[in-house]
Amino acid sequence: MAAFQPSLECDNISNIHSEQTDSDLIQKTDERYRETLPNLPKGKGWITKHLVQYQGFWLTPNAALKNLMWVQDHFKPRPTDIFLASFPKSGTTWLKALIFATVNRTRYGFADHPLLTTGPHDCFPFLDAHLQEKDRSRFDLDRFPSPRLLSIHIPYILLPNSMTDHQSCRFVYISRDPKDVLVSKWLFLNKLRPKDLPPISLEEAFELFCQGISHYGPFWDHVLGYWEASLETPEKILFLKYEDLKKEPLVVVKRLGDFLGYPFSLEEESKGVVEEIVKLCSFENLSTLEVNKVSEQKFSKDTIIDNRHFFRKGKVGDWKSYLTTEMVERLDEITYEKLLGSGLVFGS
Ligand code: PAP
Repeated sequence: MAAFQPSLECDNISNIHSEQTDSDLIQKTDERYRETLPNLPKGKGWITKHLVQYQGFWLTPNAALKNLMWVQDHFKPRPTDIFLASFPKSGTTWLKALIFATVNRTRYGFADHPLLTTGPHDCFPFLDAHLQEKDRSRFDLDRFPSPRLLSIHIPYILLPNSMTDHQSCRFVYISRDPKDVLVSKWLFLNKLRPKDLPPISLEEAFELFCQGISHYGPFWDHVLGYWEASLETPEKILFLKYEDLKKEPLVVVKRLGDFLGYPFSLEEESKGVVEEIVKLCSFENLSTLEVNKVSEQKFSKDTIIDNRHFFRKGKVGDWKSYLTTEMVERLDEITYEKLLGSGLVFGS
């Protein structure tokens, strides 16, 4: 399915390059990729044979690394862009729905809202996963209306200056207790693992995660990159925690509206608009919709995932059902040491 577009009208700030320039740049990026890849350290992959370490972070060699280089070399942000950044399995799907519903709340009624028939990942696409699409009509960034809602797992430090230096585009970062991230990730990736491979054991997943060898890992470096940037430029980066959102969704959604420049008016608040958004985007609602139970999500030509895999339990602390006491102690200790002095903490 093509990425959902709220309006067919193209924004007049779009960046359209000449075909010639595009193809020259594409060739340069391909060359950079081919030259870089063979020299990178390799670690065991969770669903691919291996991950490669690029500038301190572990990426899949064919997709994430290539896509990252595309973003670095080609992407032209607009001042109105809204980026959702996350370490995988931290609440991306939820935030996609919440931001989409908040920003577009005057366009759609809640009874026939696009999120009732379109998965959050189609409403709010990944920037990096789609960039290499041969069929640009499926995902033509230049034709996206503003504000463009684009999601990334790219670590902050690897983003091009054009994105980080831009004064007006906004980043929302969603973080989560690493114990829940690990469990969510392990169960998710075992569903995606090729059938001819045996499932990856929790013990093995745990070891890899602790060593930082997981998609876009190390987890701690990823969160710290955005955390520190959010302290430096709070007007540009909003750092959220899954656990806070679970506890006080109304408070966080109002904060989200203020931060993104779409504050809820007193009238909207009194009419219950914030509550409606929270209800629409709740796990209980989204996970039971037909589109999220039976449809699949095409991230790129090789990556197609059933929407239902993005909705498992949606709980805080589900790690208690999976991790041993020793695992919890070790992971908590690593988290404590890595985050020490940063001011950032995750639940108990
Ligand atoms: P992604 O990085 O692959 O896009 P992401 O959406 O970040 O995944 O994380 C999925 C987690 O968010 C799942 O957590 P779990 O495995 O612990 O259950 C998923 O259930 C949860 N999730 C998805 N949608 C919602 C929602 N609307 N509310 C709360 N949690 C949600």
